Amino acid sequence: MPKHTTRHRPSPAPTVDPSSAADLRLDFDGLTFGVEALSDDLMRVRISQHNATPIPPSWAVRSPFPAKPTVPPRVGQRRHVAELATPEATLRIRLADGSWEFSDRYGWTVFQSTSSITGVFSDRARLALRLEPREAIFGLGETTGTFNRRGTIREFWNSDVLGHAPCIHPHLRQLYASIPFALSLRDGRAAGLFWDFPGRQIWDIGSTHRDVWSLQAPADHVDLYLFAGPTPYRVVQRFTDLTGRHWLLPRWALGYHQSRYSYVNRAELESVARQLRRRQIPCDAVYCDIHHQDKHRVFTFGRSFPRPAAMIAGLARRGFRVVAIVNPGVKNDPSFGVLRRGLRHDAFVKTPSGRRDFIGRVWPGDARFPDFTRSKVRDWWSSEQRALLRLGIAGIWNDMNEPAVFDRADKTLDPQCLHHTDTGPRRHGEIHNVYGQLMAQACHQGLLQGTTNSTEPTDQTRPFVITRAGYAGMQRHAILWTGDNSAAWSHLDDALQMLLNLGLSGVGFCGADVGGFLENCSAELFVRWLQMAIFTPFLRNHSNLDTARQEPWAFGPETEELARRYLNLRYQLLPYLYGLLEEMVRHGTPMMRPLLWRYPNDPVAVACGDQFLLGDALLVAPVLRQGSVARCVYLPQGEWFDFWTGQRLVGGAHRVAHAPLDIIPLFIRAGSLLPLAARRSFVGPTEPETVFLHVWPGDDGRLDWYDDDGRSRAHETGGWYRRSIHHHQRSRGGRLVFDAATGTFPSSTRTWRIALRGQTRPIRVALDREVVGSHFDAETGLVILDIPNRRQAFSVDWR
Ligand code: MIG
Repeated sequence: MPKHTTRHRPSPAPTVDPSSAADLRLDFDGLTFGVEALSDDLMRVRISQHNATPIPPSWAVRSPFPAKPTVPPRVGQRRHVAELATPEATLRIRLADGSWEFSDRYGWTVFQSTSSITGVFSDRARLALRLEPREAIFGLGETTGTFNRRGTIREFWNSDVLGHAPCIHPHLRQLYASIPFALSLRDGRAAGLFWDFPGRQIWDIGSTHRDVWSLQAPADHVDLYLFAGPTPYRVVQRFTDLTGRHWLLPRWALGYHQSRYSYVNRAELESVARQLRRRQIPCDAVYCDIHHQDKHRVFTFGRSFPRPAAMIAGLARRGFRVVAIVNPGVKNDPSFGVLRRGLRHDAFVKTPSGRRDFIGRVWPGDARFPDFTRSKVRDWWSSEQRALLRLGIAGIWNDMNEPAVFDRADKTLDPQCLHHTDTGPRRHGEIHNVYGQLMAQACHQGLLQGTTNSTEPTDQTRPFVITRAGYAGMQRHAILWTGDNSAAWSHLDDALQMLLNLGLSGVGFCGADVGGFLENCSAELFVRWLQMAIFTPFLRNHSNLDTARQEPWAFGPETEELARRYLNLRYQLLPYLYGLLEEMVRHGTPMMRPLLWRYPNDPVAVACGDQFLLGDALLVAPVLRQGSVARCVYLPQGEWFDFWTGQRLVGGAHRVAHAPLDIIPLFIRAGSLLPLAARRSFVGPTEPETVFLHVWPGDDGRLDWYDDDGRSRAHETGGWYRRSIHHHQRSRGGRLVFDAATGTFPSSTRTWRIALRGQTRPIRVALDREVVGSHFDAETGLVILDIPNRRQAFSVDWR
């Protein structure tokens, strides 16, 4: 890269050139601004040097963008300002110095560059934005520390950081995954910003200068997306329009997963599975960490796992899926088939000179690293997945894909290493953060291709891919777990804000190792961790080599009993969770949401990072401190019920929730409809025939019920069962309206067992105006009735 840099001084008379591809193009002396309205509420701003090489295509952004402005954007130039406006957003660029301002539909400034600091040079680009009083910043993907990111510095450079979390690394700035996207919230108005550049970025969000958010990268251009909001929902929906959403995972992905580094041989893995069933602890997946491999060769099983296909088939008969780990480093052993085929494709990342393959040490010793930036290489890597698919592996876990390299001081590939991307050579440093995600993309592609020819859907038909490293848009290819945390109370706390911020960054299917990966977990911490984790999308217990055992029975019978009870609740919640997953796939709405999602105008709710909403109905307030038997809970405006006691509570206030070790404070919004199924040991091919529908009084509510076969891809062509259920509160009694079902999937639901909560006496219930029988239980305040399911619309009234 050229060392020489020049400061750009805007020329006195910039030109507006409406004929270029961008809606608004401004040329200053040496610098070009191109602004484009992708939709009414989303603008893309490109700033580059004159005559610079074109900005390379993005791996994060889907193209074409699936929306467009409702009316042609208005381009204007008034005396000192050029502007681009849609009905919902305006970008103004001051002609004197190139400073700019982005405002929303109310004319509120949401982002504003501090004057003339915007700088794009040949070797670095920098932006500086003003932070407003009361502005809070969320998102940024995987982060440790505080929930609100204002006041922190984050460096986006995917890194293998063992034992992350602020208590171990107080100044930790890097993590495994990097999403340079922020959701800004101020006085109830949300906006978003995404700087698409997969090399290193450093964001100082009001840490050094309290009111300045500075962003910098060693790039010769800026490629910025500005989201006008005005709600968190709109920002995240647009961000996921832009970078994509998760696919519909198999239903078993929502079950409990049991892992360990490692179950070292076949007998041990089978014995864990056997114990899970014998002890009636529900579980859907068990994991093979690196010890299953033949001397750390990827895609192989070694001698300690004889006849893996038979083992996997045997486990499958008992309802277990097996997930296997795959690392990017391919053992540099000429007798190894994967290496030989890779060499034949000239598939590996090159040394800086470009003449040889880069070789770095990882688990297998010397290894070469596939150059996933090339589609041919991804095609080859995708075909290698077949080795595992053939054995019956149901899911693949991509680890070490930052990529991690042991024998270098910077623990990754030399930033000068050469990639031969589809659009030309790039240095590793320019694409580093997207490496892991491209690996996951190749894996996902392989799982899709490997199963398209099977006639009957199996547990493999919908890809299940977990990644550790990633960049914006990773959610199209993988779900994410947050890497090597510790069995420490502070990490439990930290995990919660990480998952919430990941969800706001497009990666809603995420989870932290339950119980903590490093260190020995105590019984109390394990219980508290699991109580929280059953409400998180990815629920996996995983722990490190040489730590105390962490299976639910490892802590003694009392802990085991509590674990069983909470895992049973998780399985009862599966229909609800599956519906939330499908909603996330369609709209980008995270399954677990911070309170600000629904209460952006309530400053107490906005600041709250130690509670969360699961969907619309549930509010979870996990116990995060050792020894606590109560905690303070903030219930936002409205009415709530204590899930355990049924007690009615008025919101808009803090309360002390009773929380002995067997209780996690859990609340349900008045008016909610909560579907629950019978417990079971694993997700089978069909769903339970009876769905309990709990109806909580006090307000109107609605449930978007979604079901399908949970494993085929028929849902892509209408193979679902979908219906909205509306709850109307009446001055006396209430009404449920089941809209007609749509879709071609024949629902497995035979009976809706409706449980009307909070009743004080027997009531009269009618189905489509015909009185039907119901049962009143005075002790629990429940009225229960069974309604046979049918596709046509129907209604249930009570008074
Ligand atoms: O250097 O495969 O984060 O979950 O168990 C450690 C062994 C490599 C790191 C992962 C962890 C996994 C472990 N891996």
